[in-house]
Amino acid sequence: MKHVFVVIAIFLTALFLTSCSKHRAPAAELNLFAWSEYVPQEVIDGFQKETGIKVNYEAYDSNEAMITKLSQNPCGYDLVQPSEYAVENLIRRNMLSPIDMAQVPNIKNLEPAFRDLPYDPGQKYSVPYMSGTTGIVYNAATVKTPPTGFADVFVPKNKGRVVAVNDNREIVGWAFDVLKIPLNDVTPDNLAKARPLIQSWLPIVKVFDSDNPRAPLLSGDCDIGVVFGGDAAKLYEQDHKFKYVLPAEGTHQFIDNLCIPVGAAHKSAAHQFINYILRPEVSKIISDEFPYTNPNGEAKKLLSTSQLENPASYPKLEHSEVFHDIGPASQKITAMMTELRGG
Ligand code: SPD
Repeated sequence: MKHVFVVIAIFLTALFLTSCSKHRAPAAELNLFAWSEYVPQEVIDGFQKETGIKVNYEAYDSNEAMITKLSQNPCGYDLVQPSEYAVENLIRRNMLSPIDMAQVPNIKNLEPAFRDLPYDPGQKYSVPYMSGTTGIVYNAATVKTPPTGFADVFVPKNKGRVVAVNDNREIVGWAFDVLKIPLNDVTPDNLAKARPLIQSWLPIVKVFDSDNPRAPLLSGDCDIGVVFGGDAAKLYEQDHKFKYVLPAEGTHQFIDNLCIPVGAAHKSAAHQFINYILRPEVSKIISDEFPYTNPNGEAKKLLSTSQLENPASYPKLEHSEVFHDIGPASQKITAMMTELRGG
C-alpha cells in the first residue's frame, strides 16, 4: 500500500513539474504577484535597468485572492507577497520554495525584530517587505469627536461617511476585537456571535476599497476610514488633518513578505529582486512612496525625521495580535461575508 502512495506521489510531482515547464517564460523575466500600490514603479524600473530582467507586476487586494489565484496557476508567478498568516498557509500546503539566503546577503539589513519570525520558523521561505497596522483614520476638520475605536466608527450617524478595506479576514477581526474574542479563534460559534454585529456595520460603509481607500477621504466623500497604516500615513503626509488612531478594542499588526512559489520558473530572478529591495537606498524608495513600517534598519537610517515620526507609519504598539493561518475556517469567513454582502 505504501508503495502505491509513493508511486502516486512521484507521478503527481512529475506531472506538476511537466505542466510547469510548459508554461516557462523567456529567461529574463520576473512574474511578480503583489499587493496593489505596494511596489513603486521606480523600484521596478531600477531593477529592470540594472539586471535586464523584465518585471511583470500583477496586483491583488487580499491574501485570499492571491492564494486562490496561485493555487489555480501554481507556475504562473515567481514572487508573491503574502502577509504572515498567508505565509503559514502556503508553507503548510507546500506551496513555497525555500529561499537560498546565500543569494540574499542584504537580509543582514533587516532589523533583528523582523528576522526568524514565528510564522516561518528558521526563516526558510519568507523575507519581510513592509509591516504595519490596521487602524482608524479620520478627517479632523470635519469629525469633531475623534473616534477611539470601532464602536465609534460603525454607528448609524456615520452612515455614508466611512471607507473600509475590502478584506473579510480584517472585518471579522474587528468584530472579534469588539466582542473580545481572540483574533484567531475563528470557530462556528464565534462567527455566529460576530455575524449580527457585522450585519449592522455593512450598511454604514460607503466604500469598500483596499487598493486606494485614500481617494474618498481626499475628495471628501468620506471622512472616516478603517485602513492599512500606510494609507493613513500617506494621507497624513498630504495633510495633517488626517489623524490615525489604533482601535481601543484591539490592534492587529501585519507583516507582508516576499516569497517564492514552488512552481516559480525564474527563481534566480526572484532571489535577485529580493536582494535588490533589501538595499537601503531601494528600500527607502518604498518608504517614500508607501510609508508603512519599514523593517529594514539600514533603510530607516536614510528616512527623514518627519517620516519616522509619522504616527501611522510607526505607531506606538503596546499590545497587538497577529493573524495566523486558520485552515478551513477561512472558507467559513468567506461564506459568511459573501452571504452578508448579498452574494
Ligand atoms: N496597498 C498595500 C496594502 C498591503 C496591506 N497588507 C496588509 C494585509 C493585512 N491583512
